[in-house]
Amino acid sequence: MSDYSNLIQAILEGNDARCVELTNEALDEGASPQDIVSSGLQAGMLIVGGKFSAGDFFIPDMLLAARAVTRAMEAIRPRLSDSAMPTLGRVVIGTVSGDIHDIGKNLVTMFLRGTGFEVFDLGINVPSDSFVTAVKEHDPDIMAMSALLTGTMPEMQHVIAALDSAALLSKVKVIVGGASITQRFADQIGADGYAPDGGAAISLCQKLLEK
Ligand code: B1M
Repeated sequence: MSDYSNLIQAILEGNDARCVELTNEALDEGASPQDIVSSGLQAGMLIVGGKFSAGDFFIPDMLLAARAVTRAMEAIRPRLSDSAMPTLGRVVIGTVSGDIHDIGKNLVTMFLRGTGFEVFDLGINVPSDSFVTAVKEHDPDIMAMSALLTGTMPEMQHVIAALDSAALLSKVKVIVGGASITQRFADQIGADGYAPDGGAAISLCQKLLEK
């Protein structure tokens, strides 16, 4: 594992140009995209979250850090999808209604695409109707939802209910994730699976497709 302290520092400073530069350097030195993401970008955002909770960071600081991480991820993306892998399955993903957090969802999307899944990303603040329409349109094997706010967790249950009303629930596996989500919550709302991070999302999707 490489030393990502400079990258983490650049995230804390919200210095997007430096973040991209250090990410490209790490890639050129042979670091794996997964390592950069988990030990650099995610580690940095965890510190940002802690500082926000402690009152040391404010929303503009979070936005600058998020922008820096997003730019770094854009630099990583081509390296993840470069490998010509067969499509493992189709996934529709989105951040639920009322929630605009998308860094984690984008990471999961990148990881899944990099592994060989075909992913239809619906974006943020996605109403239940749009999830239903996307499932009808794309006929995915898996529908993944992300939520970071405790206040938007119940939206996941609304989406599952909407899929059920449209008689689509038996045709697609529903998985959930995001900082506020737990396995217990996933079980409570009748989801088929829960993934705590991008790596776990890959193995969960693979496992569900084997069934
Ligand atoms: Co917000 N925010 N935020 N925020 N934000 C949190 C989530 C919070 C925990 C910060 C805190 O108080 N410590 C807190 C939520 C508290 C709660 O409800 N429990 C919070 C709050 C309160 C808010 C606002 C309400 C602030 C305000 O306006 N007063 C507001 C809400 C806006 C809204 O959504 N309606 C808000 C706004 C924002 C920004 C816009 C400034 C920015 C988002 C920018 C963006 O996403 N483009 C932001 C950020 C950056 C954060 C923190 C600091 C970082 C989130 C992040 O990107 N983490 C966050 C604190 C924290 O989480 N520590 C915080 C890194 C990312 C890689 O992790 O998203 O967890 P994560 O994704 C992981 C896993 O969870 C999982 O895999 C990912 C990769 O490992 N995963 C999935 C995620 N989705 C998945 C889907 C799957 C599977 C796995 O599908 C199956």
